[in-house]
Amino acid sequence: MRKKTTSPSSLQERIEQVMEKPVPEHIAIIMDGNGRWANNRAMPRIAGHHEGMKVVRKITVMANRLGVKTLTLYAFSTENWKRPKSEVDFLMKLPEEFLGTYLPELATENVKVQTIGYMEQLPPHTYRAVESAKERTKENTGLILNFALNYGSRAEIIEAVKSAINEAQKGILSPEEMNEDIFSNYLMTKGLQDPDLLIRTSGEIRLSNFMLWQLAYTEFWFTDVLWPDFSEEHLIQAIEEFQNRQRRFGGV
Ligand code: V07
Repeated sequence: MRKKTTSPSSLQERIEQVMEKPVPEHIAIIMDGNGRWANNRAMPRIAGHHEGMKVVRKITVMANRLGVKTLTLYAFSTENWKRPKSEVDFLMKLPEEFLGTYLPELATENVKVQTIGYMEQLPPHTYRAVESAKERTKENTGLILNFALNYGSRAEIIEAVKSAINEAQKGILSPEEMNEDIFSNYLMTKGLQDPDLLIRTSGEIRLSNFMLWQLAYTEFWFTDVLWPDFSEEHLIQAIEEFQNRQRRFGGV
């Protein structure tokens, strides 16, 4: 018998195919492996971070094109302050460089920049650049590009508990009415839906204090690919596998 052959489909064809089925509305990504990518090339870690920044633009444009509503990217964790000062200083310049280079294009594409994380603790130059981008894009109605910057999920949950207790003490909130929907409004992701799909690159199979509450029902997709090597094709592959899982387990 003749073997069934499949011709390699072009990126454009794969985009069209993936858009025929439900695309995850909220994708969250742990962009890991930038330092290792640089190390593999005998380059300094910061070269990997810089290359990773270009991939953020590429994946944002593709997610927007696919009709993803929210893309949350873990750019800097509360743990990342422990890295060498020179590396932290470099990382804290990336938001400005990214926005200076790509915001005009992304704003034209109707992208809205948002953040989760402790923004006030960022260096003033970083804070100002990010807040100005949020302000400039706040009326946009396309993809929400949500950067987790100085973000940690346990701290987020503790802060939520504290404000809920505070409001209960003031009589604004009655403890009896507390439920999952009300609690989620105390989190930094207030107003955002929970992620449908979590992607983590670089072979690590853990959450690293990322969106612990919000990922309760999320599909996870892990890859050994390092973030600077992550391509549009990888994003589409993750979405295709998400769609296959929905098809197998989503039905009643
Ligand atoms: C950072 C590049 C991507 C790989 C992960 C680590 C390094 C984009 C931003 C950014 C953040 C806020 C914003 C616009 C852009 C960024 C940091 C690190 C700290 F409004 N990439 N990127 N921020 N990396």
